[in-house]
Amino acid sequence: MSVRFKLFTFLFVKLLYVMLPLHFSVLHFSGSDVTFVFINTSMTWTEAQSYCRAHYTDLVSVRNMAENQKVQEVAGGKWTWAWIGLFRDTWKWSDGSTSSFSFWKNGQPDNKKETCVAADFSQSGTWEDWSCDMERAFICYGPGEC
Ligand SMILES: [Ca+2]
Repeated sequence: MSVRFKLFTFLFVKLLYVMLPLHFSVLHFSGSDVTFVFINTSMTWTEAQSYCRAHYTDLVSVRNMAENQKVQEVAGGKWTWAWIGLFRDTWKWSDGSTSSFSFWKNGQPDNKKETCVAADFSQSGTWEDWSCDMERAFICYGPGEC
């Protein structure tokens, strides 16, 4: 296969991700102002951020234990890792949320070159820093009415 063909195929698949309805599960919380959406398709952190901003509000912010619980529920135990909205230069949330809540896995974060964060649902949804180029499922949030 030529490089050009491979590039075309790569871009075509990426385009499909954006154009087609993805497999996703929506968890709507009564009495909550947000909807959490688990997107069952692997993307890089930046692609996931773009997708969430186009179709919902942003990658999910996890600002307290209640939201952390919701994130785990929406993942439904199906996938190992999923991107959340946290990234660094200094750690911050994609949507600008601020909170002192954190849920790092033991020994994480462990690498300053790993600047994006995924929750590991095989380890109670604890957070792990990863290279943003890894392709993973991810979790968006949107308004409460969906
Ligand atoms: Ca790490």
